[in-house]
Amino acid sequence: MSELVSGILKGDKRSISRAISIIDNNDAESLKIIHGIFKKTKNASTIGFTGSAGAGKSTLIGRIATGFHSLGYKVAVIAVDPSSPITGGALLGDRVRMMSISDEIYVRSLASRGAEGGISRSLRNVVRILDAAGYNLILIESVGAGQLEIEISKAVNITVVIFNPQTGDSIQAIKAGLTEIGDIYVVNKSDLEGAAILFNIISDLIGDDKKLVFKCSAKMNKGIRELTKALLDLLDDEKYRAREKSILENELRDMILNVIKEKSIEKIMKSQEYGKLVNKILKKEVDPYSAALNFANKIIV
Ligand SMILES: Nc1nc2c(ncn2[C@@H]2O[C@H](COP(=O)(O)OP(=O)(O)O)[C@@H](O)[C@H]2O)c(=O)[nH]1
Ligand SMILES: [Mg+2]
Repeated sequence: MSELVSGILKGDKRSISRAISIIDNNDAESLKIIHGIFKKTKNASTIGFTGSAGAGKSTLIGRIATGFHSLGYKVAVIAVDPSSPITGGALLGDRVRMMSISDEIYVRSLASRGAEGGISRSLRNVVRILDAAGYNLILIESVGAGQLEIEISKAVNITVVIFNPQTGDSIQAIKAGLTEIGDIYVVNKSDLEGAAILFNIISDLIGDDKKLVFKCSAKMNKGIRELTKALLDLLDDEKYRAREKSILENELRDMILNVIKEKSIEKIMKSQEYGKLVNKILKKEVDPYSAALNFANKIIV
């Protein structure tokens, strides 16, 4: 077993951080690390927090992390921000806002960019590292709007969507499809004007199941206990635990497709027929549609 893997399994923070960087950069060593730790993972629970910048996600996560920590959970927090480098301002701000939380809560940001599906792939593997290191609850903050949130919501057990009365959030959120991905909706900044109205709008939008919509103030530490209780209930609920299977199905399918895609590209480029086909199309001996279909059919077998 490599030193890095045994460090992770002992919960050594330096080993965890190094391993996460390796995964985040998609370095070749990633495969070995995941292979080394996978059997020691115990299915840690994951909760994703999503919502526009400034909604109060980091502040709220800090409160919730502290709440779960005091209940005996081993909590880790990951902030996913593909738009800014690791030292970027937003994440620095997050660090400051989370500074007051316990040393025992591991906080880390991920910057992985690049390939489609790259975020959820590295996220899942980072969760595995934390899980193998002994963390049993992983809170994930995603920064951005739209596609990334939807991708992350498919990679976690529970999704919390956070709204904020300071911006035209509700309309933005509907446009970005955020009203469809949440298990719990939170109107934060209830200490500010407009929060009560926004709460009513969101409650109407989400439907009759009002217990899934919460109002709180992360800043004033109000409504956090109720929210934490609701999250605890969902974590206990078989329905949300069972999502692990569909998360894995998605992940496995994406990985298989990625490998197939990479190998196919190699095969296509090396094929002599490919070069000839282009010339045939140029001479109008064959149309591109039929040429592509015939070629692909031959490659797949
Ligand atoms: N008034 C008020 N401000 C808040 C509340 N929660 C967070 N904030 C402030 O909103 C700003 C953005 O918060 P942050 O947690 O960084 O939001 P994020 O971008 O969603 O992570 C900060 O200045 C926070 O202090 C709240 O409940 N009430
Ligand atoms: Mg934040």
